[in-house]
Amino acid sequence: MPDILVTAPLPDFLDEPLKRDYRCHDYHRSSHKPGLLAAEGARIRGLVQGGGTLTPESLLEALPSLEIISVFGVGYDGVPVDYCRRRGLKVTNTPDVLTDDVADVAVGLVLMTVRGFAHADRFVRAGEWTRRGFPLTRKLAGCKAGILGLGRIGKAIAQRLASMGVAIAYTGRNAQPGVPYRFVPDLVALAQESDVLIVACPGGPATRNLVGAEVIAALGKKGTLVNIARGSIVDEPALVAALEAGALGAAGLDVFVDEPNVPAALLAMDNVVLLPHVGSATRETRQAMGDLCKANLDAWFAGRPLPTPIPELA
Ligand code: 8YV
Repeated sequence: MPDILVTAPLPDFLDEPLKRDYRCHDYHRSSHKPGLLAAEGARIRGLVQGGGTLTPESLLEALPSLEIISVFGVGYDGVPVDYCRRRGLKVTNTPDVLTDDVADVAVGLVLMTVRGFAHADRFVRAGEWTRRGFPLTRKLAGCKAGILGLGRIGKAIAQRLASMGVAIAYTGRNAQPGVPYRFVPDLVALAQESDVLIVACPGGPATRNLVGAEVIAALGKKGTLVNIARGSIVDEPALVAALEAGALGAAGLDVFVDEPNVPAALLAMDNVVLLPHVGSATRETRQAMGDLCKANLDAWFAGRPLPTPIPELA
């Protein structure tokens, strides 16, 4: 039985099968992490972490026998990929199985912000409807959406919104041949022309604070920012400042810089919708992610090809 280190909270339907086939060491819940590493570190051959889990190189240095990191999530921005390449470590993630759910959340946030549904719900609950009508909002069909990152999730968002009559443009590292959406090379220009800007690119150092004050200003007071990717991609203080100043119309956020902590200023704003990072949080999808996370480990330790290695290290 290979020893594996678990560095994130896992659902029972992944935790239990892992414990059946591996000697699992619960680093996440350990109250004495250095002691755990000193006692078991040399034996650890696999590591399981969440999509948002930050894995410092110093932790990997304490695991000299490590062979593979299996990420329970599509995002592996918390994994030091260059370091893993140098050490010959394998890294796997759980792409595809969560694409539909995350795209659904993006569309949900678009509707909740543009049509004001979260605010409207509070309005009814507070008894306001008996006193006055809810203010008119904005028609979604005919809006322009800009998508930052037209990967698998970005494409699924585009497809959904296009079917609702939204005009789609996108930006990213390159124009993609064969997609029916317009490429805008410059993010500020895309924000400028968009009613809704949707962040759907990977996190990590390359995209840190990519959506900064200039992009937010370009989106403007009639614009809406939706983020289902990573909190790190948006300059959160700049976002809060723009919302406070009325310089940005609305925001729908499923991800934050310091989860589960959300900037206090956002809590009181009616034009902001806040979700607790639920993009992939359905029973069906989390089960499929768990199965894939374990299938990657199983394949590696059985000498079979990895089902979903990350592209950089495949
Ligand atoms: C999960 C995610 O919440 O897939 C990702 O990258 O951020 C989410 O789907 C997370 O991975 C669960 O640990």
